[in-house]
Amino acid sequence: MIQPQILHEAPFSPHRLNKYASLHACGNGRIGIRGCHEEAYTDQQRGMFVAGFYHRANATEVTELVNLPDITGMRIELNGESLSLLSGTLESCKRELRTMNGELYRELVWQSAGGQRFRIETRRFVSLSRLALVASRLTVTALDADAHLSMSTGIDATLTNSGRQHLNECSVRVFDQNVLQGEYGTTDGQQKAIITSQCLFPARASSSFSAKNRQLLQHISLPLTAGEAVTLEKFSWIATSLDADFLPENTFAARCLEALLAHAQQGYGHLLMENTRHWQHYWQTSRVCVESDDPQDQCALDFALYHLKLMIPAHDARASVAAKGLTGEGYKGHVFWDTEIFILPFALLNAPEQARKLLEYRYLNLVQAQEKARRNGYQGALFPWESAFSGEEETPEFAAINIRTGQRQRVASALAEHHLVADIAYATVGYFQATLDREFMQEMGLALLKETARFWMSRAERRGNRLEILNVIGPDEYTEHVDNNAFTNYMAQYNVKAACVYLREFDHQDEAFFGQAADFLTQLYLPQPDEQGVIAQDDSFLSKPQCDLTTYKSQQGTQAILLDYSRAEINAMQVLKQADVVMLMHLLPAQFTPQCHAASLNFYEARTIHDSSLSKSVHAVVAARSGQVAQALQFYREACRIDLGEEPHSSDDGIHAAATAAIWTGAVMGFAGLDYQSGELHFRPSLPQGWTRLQFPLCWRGTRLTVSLERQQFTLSKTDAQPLKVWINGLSHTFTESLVLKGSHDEN
Ligand code: IFM
Repeated sequence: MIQPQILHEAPFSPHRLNKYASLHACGNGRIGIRGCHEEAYTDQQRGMFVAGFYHRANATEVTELVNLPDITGMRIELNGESLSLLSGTLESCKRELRTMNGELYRELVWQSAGGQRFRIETRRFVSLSRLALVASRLTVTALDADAHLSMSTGIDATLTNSGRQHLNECSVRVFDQNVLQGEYGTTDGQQKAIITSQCLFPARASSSFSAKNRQLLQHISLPLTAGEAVTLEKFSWIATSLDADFLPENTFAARCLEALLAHAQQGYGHLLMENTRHWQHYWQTSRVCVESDDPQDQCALDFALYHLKLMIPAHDARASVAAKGLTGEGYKGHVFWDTEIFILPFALLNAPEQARKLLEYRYLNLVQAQEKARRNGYQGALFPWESAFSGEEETPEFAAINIRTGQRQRVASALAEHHLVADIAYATVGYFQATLDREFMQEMGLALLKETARFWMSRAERRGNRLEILNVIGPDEYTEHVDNNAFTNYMAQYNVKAACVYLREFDHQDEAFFGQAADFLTQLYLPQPDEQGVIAQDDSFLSKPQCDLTTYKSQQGTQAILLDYSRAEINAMQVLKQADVVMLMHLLPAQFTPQCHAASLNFYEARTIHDSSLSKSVHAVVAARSGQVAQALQFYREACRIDLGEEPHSSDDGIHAAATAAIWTGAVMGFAGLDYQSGELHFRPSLPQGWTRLQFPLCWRGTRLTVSLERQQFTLSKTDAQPLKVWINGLSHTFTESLVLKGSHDEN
């Protein structure tokens, strides 16, 4: 039985409430619930989100993932005193996320101000197999003497998205003195959420209900006998108008009720056992195992895989992965390039059908992307930099006010951060290479490739005898409005080339397109490496003055430089949030020599603050591939600490979804050196000092492989007997069931 690590919470502190609410979220790809304590604390931000359930509060706001009414809150009174870890005495307390079954578990002994001790256990999980079901359980034991427990819980619709009200309370009901149901409609009247809850408790308890101020609550009260553990279970069914069977609405609410009752009957323990089986299957088929001198490495990988399961909406192609998954309100729940470049590769090589859904999300929004291109004077498809449900551009026009200048900063990404278009094409190619899914290509992939390619051909401008791509923002968002950004130009070239290759492979006849593409490919300017192997990030970067980054590097991730310099001033210096050229080496390693990798890494790292959560992990991959393995491990471990580090507030509004996925990327694509984009599996293994083994599964063209990397041995094994060709350190090997290569694969 595989047991991934438990994620323990540091000792209770009100300062870390929201960090752990994000890290300890429960979910299933459809629902995400923040890991808040049952009892209320002033700054604690509760949150429950359903993938794809977005709304715009009013014309001055942007669309955001709606923070739904809360079902986790419980007001617990013991002998009339409210349970709070900030009052009385906390004799012991542990809270842990059990990644092996998705359960958030807490156990504490609390002495009330009145001097009586109670043991309290709380548990909750979101079902992996029953996507609408949430279960929780409270167990209270009076340790010293008989006592009295009162508990209020229900459906609390006072929640907002940081003050932005999305939902009207349409109706609240109590059925049979037993089940609560609330129907909530978005204020534009377009969508509905129906939440149904039931509590099960000992027969001797008394119960009453109230519906006031958007809170539909059940109040349960019962005597406690000293030493006796009393248990209350609560089950909730979360449905929305996104559910395929939502209509007709009136019978749907009744069906929610039926579904809830049927599940609640099975009891918490039984449902948890079932959940454990589903999580076990996931771990067995996806877990990355590392033997390392630092147990944090395995912990980080388990954290990443746990959250990857929570963030990917495997059930519905109309939703994609939000930048904070379903763990918080950060980035308004919008979808960025993070999905295609950071998250999709994990899905692709573990559960390719999920990667297909993520691409289908883009395909479903192709018309809106074509419309955006047209509105901006381009052809093809210009996908929105930030998107939600409608496929429209959702990037806010302005960022927060700069407190130094008092000015609102315009967000330029929607206007110029166009590399996303090529990122989608890149992911489309990767998907086809790893699956050979011809049906996908015919139905969606070719359209994605062709429309994205058409965008680039219309986006490029003629300057002299070459085509250039002007006025863009690359992934490095500290450098705005530049010409010939290396990342963008190379990715655009890749996009157009791939469109030609696959359109021809699938016999598409469009000679006008092929002719235009051929001109584009021969004339597009691609910045070349200099004698040292460094590629210029863009036309102006190398002529800008350097800036001493020592202070900012020591506070990386905080964007402290923005307090000292305006964006325009930063733009005028060699200051990077994340390095575009390093990112380019990560995505297209075969196009550049090892010398070019190493030179670009070293040159740009000195100029990079790593203020983007996407930066460190990519540096780790490129450093590992460049043979700088010790440095790669350092980057990797620092990347793992983006959410898992000590900083109490860095993850308050949700975990960093892409950075989390990149923990997987660093191990698999960095230290195992996997690259599959060309259509063949390439490995360049390099185990860092302190690691003795790295093992992970891989799904490649329908075959399930296990990759195992030890200091003196590299092993690939698979269950089918089809010959498979792979490349290890540039040499090809064909094998059927297993391939064992002896020799050093460690850091050199
Ligand atoms: O997509 C990223 C972007 O590259 C940097 N800012 C945060 C976004 C969401 O993670």
